[in-house]
Amino acid sequence: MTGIEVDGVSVTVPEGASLLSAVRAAGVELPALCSDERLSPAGSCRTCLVRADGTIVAACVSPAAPGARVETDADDLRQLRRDAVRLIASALPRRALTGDNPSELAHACRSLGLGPEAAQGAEGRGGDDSHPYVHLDRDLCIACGRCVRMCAEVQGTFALTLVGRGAGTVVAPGTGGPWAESDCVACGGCVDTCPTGAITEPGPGRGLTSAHAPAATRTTCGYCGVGCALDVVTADGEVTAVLPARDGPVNQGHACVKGRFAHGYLTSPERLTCPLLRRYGRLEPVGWDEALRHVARGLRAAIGAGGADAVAAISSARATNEENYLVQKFMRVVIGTNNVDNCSRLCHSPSAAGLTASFGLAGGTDSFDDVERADCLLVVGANPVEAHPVVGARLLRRVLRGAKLVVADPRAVGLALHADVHLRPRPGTNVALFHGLAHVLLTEGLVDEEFLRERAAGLPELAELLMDYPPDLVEDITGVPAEDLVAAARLYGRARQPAIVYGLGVTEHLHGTDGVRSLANLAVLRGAVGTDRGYGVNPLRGQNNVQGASDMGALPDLLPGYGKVADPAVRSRAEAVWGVPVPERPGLRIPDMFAAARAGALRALWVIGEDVCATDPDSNRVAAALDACPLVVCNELFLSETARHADIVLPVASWLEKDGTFVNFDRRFQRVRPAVPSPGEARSDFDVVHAVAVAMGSDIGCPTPADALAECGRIAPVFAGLSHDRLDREGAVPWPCPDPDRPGEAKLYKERFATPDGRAHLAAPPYLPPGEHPHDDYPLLLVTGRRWAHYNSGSMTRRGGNLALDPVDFLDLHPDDAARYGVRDGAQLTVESRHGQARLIARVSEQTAPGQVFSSFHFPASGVNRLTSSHADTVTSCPEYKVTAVRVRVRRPVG
Ligand SMILES: Nc1nc2c(c(=O)[nH]1)N[C@H]1C(S)=C(S)[C@@H](COP(=O)(O)OP(=O)(O)OC[C@H]3O[C@@H](n4cnc5c(=O)[nH]c(N)nc54)[C@H](O)[C@@H]3O)O[C@H]1N2
Ligand SMILES: Nc1nc2c(c(=O)[nH]1)N[C@H]1C(S)=C(S)[C@@H](COP(=O)(O)OP(=O)(O)OC[C@H]3O[C@@H](n4cnc5c(=O)[nH]c(N)nc54)[C@H](O)[C@@H]3O)O[C@H]1N2
Ligand code: SF4
Ligand code: SF4
Ligand code: FES
Ligand SMILES: [Mo]
Repeated sequence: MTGIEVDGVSVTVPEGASLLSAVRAAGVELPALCSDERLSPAGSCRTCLVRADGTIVAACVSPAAPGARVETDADDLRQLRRDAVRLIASALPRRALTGDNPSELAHACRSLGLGPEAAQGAEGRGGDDSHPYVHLDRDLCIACGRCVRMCAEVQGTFALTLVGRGAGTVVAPGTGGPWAESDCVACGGCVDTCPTGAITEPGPGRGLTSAHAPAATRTTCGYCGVGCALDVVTADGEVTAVLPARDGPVNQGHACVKGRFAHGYLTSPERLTCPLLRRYGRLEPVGWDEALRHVARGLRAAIGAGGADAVAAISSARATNEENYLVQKFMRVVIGTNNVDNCSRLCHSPSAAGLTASFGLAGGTDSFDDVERADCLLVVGANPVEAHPVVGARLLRRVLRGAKLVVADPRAVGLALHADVHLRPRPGTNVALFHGLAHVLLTEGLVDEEFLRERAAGLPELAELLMDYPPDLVEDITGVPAEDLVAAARLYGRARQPAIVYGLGVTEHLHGTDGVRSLANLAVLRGAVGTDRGYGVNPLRGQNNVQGASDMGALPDLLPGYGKVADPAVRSRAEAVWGVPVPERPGLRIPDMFAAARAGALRALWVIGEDVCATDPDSNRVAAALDACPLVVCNELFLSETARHADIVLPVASWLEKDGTFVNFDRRFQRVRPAVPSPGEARSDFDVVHAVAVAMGSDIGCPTPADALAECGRIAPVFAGLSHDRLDREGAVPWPCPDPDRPGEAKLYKERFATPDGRAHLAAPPYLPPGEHPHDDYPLLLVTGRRWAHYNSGSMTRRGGNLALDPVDFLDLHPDDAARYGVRDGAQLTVESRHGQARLIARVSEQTAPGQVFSSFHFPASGVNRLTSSHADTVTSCPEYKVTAVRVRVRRPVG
């Protein structure tokens, strides 16, 4: 820390801080029109002048030297700053300063006593309103370059540039054409930093930025697992704008197109506002009492016919911790079954199983703040630039500042463009790839002998297996050139503090758990986990609260906090709190629920916030399961594909409308707060579970979400130190957190691993091939995954401006394959697998390798999950979404 004096007041600021931050720390407000604390300083506008040790300097570009004496409020300084601001404002038309304009410039003018007459410029440079979320008004541009720096330095997209000369300089998309056709991914960064209102969000939030935000509700984004802190500004019960919180622990003043802009679904006319009940084959509106009576009667009938295990629930990773806690408690306490699961089954159940076996706990090993410090990043089977944009941007920033990057992904995903080495394994061959890397680490002595001796187990078995995975043999299996493999292993092996980050390209495979374990081996061999010699192994968990849904015990074999339901000691702890016996037999996993329904054994299924008919694999068979099940209840915002197959649909509140907590991908609990009321008669899932319990004649306690989290902490010691009050005070707290007076553990395993013997366990699974292979009938290999503008089933992102950004599910195919099958860019395709058909639009691109095609699954109508198979990870039943053999046929050529 550095101590300096500002107008006679002593302040301390971090080493390397600017005079501007020191001045602000002293509570003095200065105009600073080309500066933003999130960006590197430009020092070009001269509005922030101060005197430091006798010399007039621009505060934003001057470092706070220890002991410096800074003067801000002398008359001459005030006059200089006022002149600088006046000069800038004079070039703008009057509306730059009129009314209660919320821009930073208007604010600065007001505080310097400059009225709207200071703006004397002309109108007429035009603008660009081609984009749904980002509008440009050239007349208001002062060419400060903040937007350009925001897009380059914080977002890493480099979509903007300054064009023209002198007074005619303005911002423009680098591609030259309209904004909507530029590289912009609508993160909103330029909107938030623009000091004049030249770049704004259209609509009621026009001109609002986090610099001078009106009163807002602080909450946590309900889309992805990054967990951005957002400030929601509202008027008359509707959202005006969603601003990125500058003090957000993960996002640090940034966000992405979904959290920032995709809230149009809230007021969609398609929102469900009252319960629906199937009568004579049709879903009809009914009151809550009638709906609840039917639910209770149906549940009792199912139990009467098949016992408690004839009932199952799929809980929601979109919902809060408290809701998930209540759902699993309802199933175990009121129904008497462990048949409860969540969509972690479909994405990171192999992470939970694999990381628990390797290290002892189910979450990632390190905090993202630490991961960001790594000098070598190994990003495997993850596309954070699109799927975790704020994390992707932070990783990219780190790489642009010099960290080494190895990307392992069959596709040329965003980060791969900046990689030192890009490994492109054939989908489904990860285990061989990771063993190949481990082979090189071992044979080249790039391992931590002491760590292996003192803190790990399983080396002899692994070393023996690795003899079978020399680089040239691995090249045969994976298609990755041996020299690339060696180069990647050396980068990871020789780094001082490497980190591994990974995604669904590792888990959603026939041998996903083996993939996680063989990836974890690399960190163990290097001693880069549980030590200061690296930052471990970190899954980019997907849904806003998929970590939390599992933490809360919405799993068929585990109670809150991951105690095994089969373990009597674990059960008795829950029984002491709940006052009833907990069923000891593990329940059904999601795919087993569908199989049981088709077989007639499952007689009631409650689906809470998962569109299983659109997003679970082999969806024709999922629909058949729902149709065979006598009672299907669905809690939804919209009439999803699943809701269409339900007997009773219950309308619920979404994340902007409710109270609770989420756990993000690096295990941080954060608060969720209602910013607007839910529409019509919609209720929170929390209230719905209570109401169903009451209709069943039971009281499940936990009257408020805060009570539910507190009760969970009594069952699960790892959450005992958490509470809503604490989170309200501290913002974000990671688990494990057993003690209310001590911080949570961001970095795990510093002393010992949480395995029974306290050691990290190396695994030696042999490489086994994926479930499907391309062959003559189905010659292409389909990988499915995400695109930046839409979210999973698309139920929320398709209802609003994002639809204009990405209007359909595309099938990417390599130009060679396009030529072979006579497909032109934009052609309408029929894609077929052994399991079903889908309709997609062709996009010819070199992002995919020859022989491989890629599509998203964001438009249920395109039917992508009719293609995917029922193959699933042999350990956890996670579907093999990443490998399906398909063929394509042109349905309608281009125009
Ligand atoms: N915009 C957006 N963001 C999202 C979501 C969304 O739908 N849209 N969904 C959220 C959810 S639920 C999740 S789980 C996360 C998922 O986030 P990610 O895990 O990043 O998502 P995916 O795009 O499914 O898959 C990641 C990558 O795996 C690669 N891959 C496929 N097979 C293999 C293989 O065999 N080996 C290797 N090494 N790589 C392979 C694919 O090419 C793909 O680029 O995203 C979350 N964020
Ligand atoms: N082909 C293919 N399929 C995949 C994947 C893939 O990579 N490829 N990825 C899989 C993965 S990782 C995942 S996580 C799943 C995600 O699949 P889903 O969980 O089905 O997808 P979502 O669209 O996130 O949300 C499901 C539903 O929840 C509703 N909803 C939103 N908020 C709430 C709430 O608070 N309460 C309730 N009750 N409902 C709410 C939404 O309207 C939506 O219809 O998809 C899987 N499917
Ligand atoms: S919205 Fe984001 S990606 Fe688009 S131009 Fe602005 S900073 Fe760049
Ligand atoms: S990165 Fe994820 S958490 Fe952050 S705003 Fe985007 S969707 Fe929300
Ligand atoms: S803010 Fe310091 S020169 Fe522009
Ligand atoms: Mo997911």
